[in-house]
Amino acid sequence: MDEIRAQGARGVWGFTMVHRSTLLGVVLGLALVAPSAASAQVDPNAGPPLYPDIVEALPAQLQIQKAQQRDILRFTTVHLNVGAGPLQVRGGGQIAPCVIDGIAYDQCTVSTQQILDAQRRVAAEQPAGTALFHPQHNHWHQGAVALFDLRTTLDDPSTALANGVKITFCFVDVVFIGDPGTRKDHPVNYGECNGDLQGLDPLWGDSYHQSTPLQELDVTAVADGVYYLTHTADPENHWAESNEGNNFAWVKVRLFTQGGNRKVSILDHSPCAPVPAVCDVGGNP
Ligand SMILES: [Ca+2]
Ligand SMILES: [Ca+2]
Repeated sequence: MDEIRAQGARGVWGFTMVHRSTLLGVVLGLALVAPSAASAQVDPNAGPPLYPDIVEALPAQLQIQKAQQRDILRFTTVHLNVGAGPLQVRGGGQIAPCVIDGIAYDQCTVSTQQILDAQRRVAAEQPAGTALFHPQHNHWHQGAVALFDLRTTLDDPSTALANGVKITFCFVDVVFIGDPGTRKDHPVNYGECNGDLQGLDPLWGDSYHQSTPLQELDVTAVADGVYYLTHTADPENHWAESNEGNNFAWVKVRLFTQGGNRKVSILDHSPCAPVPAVCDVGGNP
């Protein structure tokens, strides 16, 4: 499923990352267009909003691939929603041209996060960054979903030796992380990328296998040694969450050379919290 989704995204979009500067340009451009539909869906009878809480699973399934004389560190990423409510995002309503990485696209839009109540009525809405739209496929990609880097000092992002892109994804419920016995109580509410409504339900994870384009960092110029591979969810804080302080996960790794090939091994990792699935769902041994 992931690979199909990735190929579709790659083939349709041809771009799945957004640099900070260009994303800012997109947002500024779209600000000229009045948000017409943004608040139309709030239900005046809705109860208290239930916020999502997105956390990152440990970077998983690490591997260094040789590709066109480059050493590419690949990894699997999983976003988990451990909050009380879904992360629900709508695109559309304010479509405008944008330029990303110097390439002009006809249709981009701002995204709107919808916070639901216990009956899944829309209790609140807020702007949630930028989405990119392909009209033939009716398919939105949310911008700046995750940020990866490889750094020498865990607490100092300025020590990153490979980093700099923010990945755009569409959201779907892929892997259930709750008690398997309760699975029937948690239907898939977000099952497709092909629509203007995307999301991640509580106790569901959205997985991006290491074979997915851009699940990678170029470590050709990074010397053998010990580093931290870090994943940050929602790096520009587009989504309101019940906990904004738990979106960071890391593995401590050793890069080494064996038989002429670059290798990677995991030495340590961030805590398996707030749910054990943070350490299990990505597939690390
Ligand atoms: Ca969070
Ligand atoms: Ca957030």
